[in-house]
Amino acid sequence: MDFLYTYETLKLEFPLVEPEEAAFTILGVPFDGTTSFKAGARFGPTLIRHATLNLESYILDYDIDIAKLPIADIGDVAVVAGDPKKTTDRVRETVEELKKANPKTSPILLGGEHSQTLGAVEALKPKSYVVFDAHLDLRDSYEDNPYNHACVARRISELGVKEAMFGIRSGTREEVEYAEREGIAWVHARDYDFDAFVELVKPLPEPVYLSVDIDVFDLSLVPSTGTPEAGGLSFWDVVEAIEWLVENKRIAGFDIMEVAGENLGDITALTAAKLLFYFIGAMGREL
Ligand SMILES: [Mn+2]
Repeated sequence: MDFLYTYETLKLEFPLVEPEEAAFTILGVPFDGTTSFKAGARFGPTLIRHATLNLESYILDYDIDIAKLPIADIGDVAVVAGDPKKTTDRVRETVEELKKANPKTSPILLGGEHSQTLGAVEALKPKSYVVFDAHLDLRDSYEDNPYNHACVARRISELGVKEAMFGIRSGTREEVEYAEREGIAWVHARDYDFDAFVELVKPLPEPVYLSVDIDVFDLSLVPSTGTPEAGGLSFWDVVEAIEWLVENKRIAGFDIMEVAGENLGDITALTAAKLLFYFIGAMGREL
């Protein structure tokens, strides 16, 4: 099917299906118009797709071959350069179109700036938002722009969506106060463990939108990202959390955001691609 705002791009090497038949539908959002430090998130979706070429589709610890699952890739959203609001409106419309064509498909966004998660959340209307991120992203506005990447969790919270954040190690006092006022739970990267995750996520209402800002990981895994921060989580920390969520909660949508870089084979994209395979594999076990 054709979408209003998407175009074809490099695809996974799997036999892909049409979105109408897909359990999973990949959508790239190559936007980096409000990036404040390291540029290049516009190349994130392409770099992640390319990095998947390095991976076996068979997942050893799940005994599942994700190439046999019905996966669609509808390409990238045609972004409006420099305009996060217009771009996020296009993300919203595209995800709405997709869900209309196939209400059962799980959208998977590959980004691109975190600002763009807002469009997917607006389209999917989850009750909860679980995010792995180094940053609180609870600013009311940043650089005079309420749709800046540093404000995305604030905009989502204003929609009345319950939030829980993990791997946090950067924010302002104002953001911490806002979180306290609004009852937004967050766990510092230093204090993160699986039990802390389950305790906070268990009571959250469903469905849940799950967002992974790639900067949540230890810097050695993700050197190419918009706002890198030392002291992050391990790969398996996040995989184990995803496994618990997939087994215990209904997932409205999933994204991996803030992957940047300029070179094929970038470590950050390799981390993101492996995480993408684990997410699809974990979801595939539940099909
Ligand atoms: Mn972040």
